[in-house]
Amino acid sequence: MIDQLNKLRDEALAELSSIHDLGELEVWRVKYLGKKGALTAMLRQLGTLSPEERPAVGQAANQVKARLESQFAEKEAELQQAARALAMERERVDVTLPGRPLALGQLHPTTRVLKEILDAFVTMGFQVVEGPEVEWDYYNFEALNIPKDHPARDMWDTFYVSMDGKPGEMLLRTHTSPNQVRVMEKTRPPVRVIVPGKCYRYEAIDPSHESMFYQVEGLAIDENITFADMKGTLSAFARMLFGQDRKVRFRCDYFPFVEPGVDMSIDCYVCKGAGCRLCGSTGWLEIMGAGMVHPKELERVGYDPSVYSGFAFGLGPERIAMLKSGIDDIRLFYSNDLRFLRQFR
Ligand code: FA5
Repeated sequence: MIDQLNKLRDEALAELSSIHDLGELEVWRVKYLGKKGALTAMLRQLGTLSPEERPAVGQAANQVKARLESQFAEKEAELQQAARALAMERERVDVTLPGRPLALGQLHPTTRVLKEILDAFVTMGFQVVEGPEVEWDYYNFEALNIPKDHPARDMWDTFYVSMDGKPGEMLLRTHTSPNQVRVMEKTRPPVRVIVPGKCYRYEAIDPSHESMFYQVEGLAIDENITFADMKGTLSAFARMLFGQDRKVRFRCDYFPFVEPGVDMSIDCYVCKGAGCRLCGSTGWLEIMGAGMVHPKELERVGYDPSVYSGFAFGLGPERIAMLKSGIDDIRLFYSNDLRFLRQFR
């Protein structure tokens, strides 16, 4: 039996030396050392031996068992170590490889100039508010002294929305001026607000006209506000955006909701007033409409025109961005051409 044990040991050790992974090793363990394994079967036979034979065979059997177990443990440790090394090799990260650049977005040119415009007025004490893009006819026209038959409606034709089967009561706002009325309805003077937002017009599209564009409205109402306050505020704004040496010009213009009304221009900062392509040889660049809020508009919202007065203005940020960055076609802003948009980093 001792010979049989030695033979079993040699076979088992030979087999163990050719094992290369933990799966095969487990099969080997079950085959030799498991409950139904070959060595266990031989150990069971010890009971059948005579008492004289038993001690020597028992000792030999225990030696074989101890040897197989220690060889097994050694092999297991060796294979586990190899498996760990392999896993680490697979997960290895080459930190010296150049990184993949992230696709970074950037602010749209309109957003940039809007921010500049709002910042300029905020530093002068104006508060930013917003109003609806889909507007009642009342706020867009009626409350601004533009009744149904008024010729100014032709200048500000828009897209109409049917409400409860009644066409024309609601529309896409043509300007941000409805917010003059909305703000005054909700607050008492003093008022100093600035209202950015999208506007829509039924427009013949060309290099300076879009059917969707932004406007920024401004409104200041208080006791004793004069035309001089308006000139001072708007001149300060123009200089903040276009340079401290800018000259400004106010000329009469007509808007039904202001009296008197003006358009404001800055002297062309390319030709310094001499005349060039940008200013159409006039030496001046028009940047906004403005005026003193009409007394009828004040009365309509319950402000006493003998106590309160104020000014309002409206400007187009795309046109301002065009002037500042030398963009010659407004259609570039919303045509989603990345070659154009990427220039504004
Ligand atoms: C108005 O819309 C008046 N609500 C402005 C105003 C407010 C006057 C308060 C007095 C007091 P106007 O239609 O001129 O005015 O438009 C004002 C600005 O909006 C223009 O100077 C221009 O910069 C911009 N704008 C008007 N129409 C378009 C268009 N189709 N595409 C791009 N920008 C436009």
